[in-house]
Amino acid sequence: MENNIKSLKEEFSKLFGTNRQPIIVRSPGRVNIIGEHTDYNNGFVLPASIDKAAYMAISLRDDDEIHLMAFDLNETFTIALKDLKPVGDISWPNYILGAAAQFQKKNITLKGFNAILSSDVPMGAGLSSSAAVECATVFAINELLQTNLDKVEMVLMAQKAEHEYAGVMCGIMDQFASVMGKRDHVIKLDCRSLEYEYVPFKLDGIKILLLNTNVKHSLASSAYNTRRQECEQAVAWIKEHHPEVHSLRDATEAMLDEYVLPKDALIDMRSRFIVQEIARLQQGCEDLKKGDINALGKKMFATHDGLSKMYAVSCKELDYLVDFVRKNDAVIGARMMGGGFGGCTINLVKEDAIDELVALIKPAYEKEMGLPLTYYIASIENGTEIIS
Ligand code: GAF
Repeated sequence: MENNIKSLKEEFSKLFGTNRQPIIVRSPGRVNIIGEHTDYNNGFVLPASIDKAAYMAISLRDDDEIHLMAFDLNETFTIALKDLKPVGDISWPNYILGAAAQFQKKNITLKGFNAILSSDVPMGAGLSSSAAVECATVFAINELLQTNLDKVEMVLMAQKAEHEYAGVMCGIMDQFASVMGKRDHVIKLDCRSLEYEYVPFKLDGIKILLLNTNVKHSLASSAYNTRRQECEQAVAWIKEHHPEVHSLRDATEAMLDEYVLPKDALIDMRSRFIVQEIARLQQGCEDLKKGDINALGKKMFATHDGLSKMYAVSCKELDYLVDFVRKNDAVIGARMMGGGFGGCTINLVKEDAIDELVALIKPAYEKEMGLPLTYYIASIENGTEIIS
């Protein structure tokens, strides 16, 4: 990391001169232990920020222009403040521009800035590489303009950047985890009230192993938005009889039996998964607090099955990886993680068995799927911070 920061600073001086020294902001990716697709249904999630992060070197300019560089891609991009709008397909500048635009939307006078971005959060791996960039940008601009926004407000601004500039109607989990993360803790977040609790997550002899399928199927963002609409449709049908139900957080399986199943079996299945998953998270979090990690692990497998069969956001590569580890005693729990259709599985694995597991699963996956399998052991680190 020290080296990365040094090269970011050197590149910054080369590109933008030395008259304004940049600040450096680090904003991490995230894992989520359990509670998937529950955030936009006003349920709970259990994420944590990790040691992989986006780094941004940034300083203000004297004019009204934004000059950006993606260090890892060796690409640059320039735009005037008055022209701020999403550019082209979803590409890296949008995450930064979308975040900057939120200041204008709050009637805060935005100034021109220079920024260089570098990230070791793998893209498309379901570790929230885009949220990390959005959060780094909001955090950095808040610091440079001295706007004193509170952290949750910044989280909401970063989420809006994703909605408006990337077109994904994501929930609040990724941005919240990136900004609010705390070393060796998971965050139990109530996505309705935004109340949260830090729960210790330092398990003796057990590590978080991420297995990256290295696929990101193209339907990822369109299917995500469709799932959201399916959930909203179920709520609308229930609401006709129970006006107090505002989201699937308020719904019960009995309500689904009565008002959703007779209308549409597919929408029933989607929303039933969410109702079950919200309950599963609550119990899983209690397991964790009691130290019953095996019970939590079983629930992670159950979550995977629900995401795959009921919510239909898995894919053959993710299913393969979870099925492979299911019977392995060293694997306490495993499931696909994040939005789905590719990315990583999260596995709680006994530390001394990781090498052996990787040695087995990597060649098997590569032979079966014809794709490389990469892996990371994630540690839980603090959320967004100014590091220099
Ligand atoms: C993506 C979204 F960005 C999150 O808000 C969340 O819905 C997640 O998918 C699924 O749990 O990461």
